[in-house]
Amino acid sequence: MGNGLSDQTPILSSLQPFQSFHIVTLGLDCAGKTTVLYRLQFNELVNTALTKGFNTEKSKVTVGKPKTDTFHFKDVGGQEKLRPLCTDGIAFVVDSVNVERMEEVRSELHKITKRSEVLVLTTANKQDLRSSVSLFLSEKFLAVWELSSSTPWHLQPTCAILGDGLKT
Ligand code: G3D
Ligand code: MG
Repeated sequence: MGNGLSDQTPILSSLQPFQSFHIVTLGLDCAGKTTVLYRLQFNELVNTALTKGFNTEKSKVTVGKPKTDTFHFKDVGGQEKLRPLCTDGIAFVVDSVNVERMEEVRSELHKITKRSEVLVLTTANKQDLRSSVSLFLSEKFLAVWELSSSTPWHLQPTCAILGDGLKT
């Protein structure tokens, strides 16, 4: 679901025609930001440690043929003061199991979409877990229909452990 992207389009290919794209991963601690980042970069499960400061990673992802776009991913470890102001897109990772913190997540997501006009890819992560809330409920918890219309956004169910929903 989203306001600017087709649900049928793999998330990174929807970012065309940019050739070099700076993306920052945001979300509460333990949502799976670092796992999502490594899954997108290497298509592998990488054991994560608590992110201190930020990791900056650069990777080349082939999107369509014969075009190759470069994506620069930045994982800022959830620290507000380190959030870079200049970014082309935001990957906002939500822990779909942690219902207790959904209000906090919703408030953060709405703040972000209000103050930036860059693409916000929101992932309803941890869909492999039985206790995760459905996409329908995530939309409700996050009040996505109230998101700023000037910000292109897309909500994608994902499992960063298996890579579901994160195919480039
Ligand atoms: P963060 O960078 O947002 O703080 P991490 O989060 O990427 O470090 O992930 C926090 C924990 O959630 C990790 O487990 C990680 O393996 C797990 N995780 C991330 N994505 C998923 C997912 O899609 N499904 C499941 N089941 N777990 C996920 P640990 O045990 O290392 O704390
Ligand atoms: Mg991390």
